[in-house]
Amino acid sequence: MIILYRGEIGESVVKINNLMLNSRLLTAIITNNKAMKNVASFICFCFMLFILSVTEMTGQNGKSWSAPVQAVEKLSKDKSGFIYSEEKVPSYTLPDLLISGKGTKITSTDMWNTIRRPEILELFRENVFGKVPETKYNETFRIVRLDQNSMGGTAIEKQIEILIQSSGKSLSFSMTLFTPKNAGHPVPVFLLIDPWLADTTGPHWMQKDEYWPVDAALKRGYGMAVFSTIPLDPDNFDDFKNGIHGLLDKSPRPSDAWGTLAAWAWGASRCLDYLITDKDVAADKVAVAGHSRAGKTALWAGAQDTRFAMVISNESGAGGAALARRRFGETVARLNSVFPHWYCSNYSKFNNNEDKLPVDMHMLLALTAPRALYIDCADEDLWGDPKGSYLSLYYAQPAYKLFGLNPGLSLNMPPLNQQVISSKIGFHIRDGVHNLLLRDWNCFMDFADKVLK
Ligand code: GTR
Repeated sequence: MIILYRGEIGESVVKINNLMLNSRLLTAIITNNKAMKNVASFICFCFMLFILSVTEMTGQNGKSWSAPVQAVEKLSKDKSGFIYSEEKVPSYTLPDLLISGKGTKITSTDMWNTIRRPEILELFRENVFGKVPETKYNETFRIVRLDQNSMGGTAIEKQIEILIQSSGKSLSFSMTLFTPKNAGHPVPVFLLIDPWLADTTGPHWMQKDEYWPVDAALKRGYGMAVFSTIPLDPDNFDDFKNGIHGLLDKSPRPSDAWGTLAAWAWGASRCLDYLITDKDVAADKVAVAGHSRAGKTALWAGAQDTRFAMVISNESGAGGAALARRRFGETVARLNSVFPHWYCSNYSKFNNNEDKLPVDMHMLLALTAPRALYIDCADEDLWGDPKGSYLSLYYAQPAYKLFGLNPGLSLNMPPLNQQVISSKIGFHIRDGVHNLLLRDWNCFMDFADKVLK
């Protein structure tokens, strides 16, 4: 088992190892010469000092992250009435990931795939995200824009219209896809679920945008796809009359009917339906990604659709990666009152009643196993409970272990700005506020270089 802590200058760890080898050789030569022994000791001493200082910079001995005092104070004023310090987290017991509803201990991948995984999926459908209706529909794709010389001639850009038709009604939404022009082979692609940008088409805004850094990804050999969730299902409560709900829902809606996040996750799968047909895309190397509410969605999309090779959930917080039972920052009750359309209505049964949830979010993360999973948080984003998100990942590990993978995460959170890449799991917490930045993407790509390429 190897755990890599990569700081922003993490590569120096490799250099230190080389230096250590060279120094051992040098020491072997000079210890035969008495006159040089003192000089040798002095050199060794200086070398150790050097190692210590570099180690300090790379943070190999860095302190495990804890919530910054100023952020606790600020949030306690700005959004009072919620928990922002570890001392206030109530004691809780998580549902056992590897004990089935009937009390059977899950000990093999076969038992996981046939008993526990379907059971956990169903629990999330019934109690959290809701079920997709069984209404029949037709799906067609149309490339409505093709630019073979996009991004200054470095990329192929496509805009794909995805048309859904059912019972004489229809709805369309679109995805934009960039792939490197001269890759010479199908490339791994990041599919971003995007609820904020009204217009995701055309290269005008993406060239510089940190949130979806097309240029940086293309240079590293990745394709970038994005779809706007707005035409698929607008992010407002209208009693599910608009978007895909209006097209596919049965009336009356049951209490476990899909909410908006489940609709977006479904949309991600429809995008994947197209991506796996595109000759420029490596069908078995598509990662689904999202920030915040879309990070919650990415987890659910990846949990349900195992064709996604990798899931990236950026600062997804409550109702996403963060453990609900900790009630740290945003809570289930708050989610359901401010965003009543995001989850199924059964979820509100657990408002201020988290211990009764038959699942917690480590089980959602475990549904990605044995595929690649990346969780990241921001230092000042206590509302999204960074520690609860890390713990969720920690408690998802037994599912990975069933597959012979051993991420070996420890209960202590990694230090600030130090990426952890271990087996198929990646994590970082960076300084700063709630956002999706190029720095985050660079970490995702470093991870993907190891597990996806
Ligand atoms: C916050 C919300 C979170 C998170 C975020 C976002 O206000 O409380 O659950 O999803 O918004 O999506 O930006």
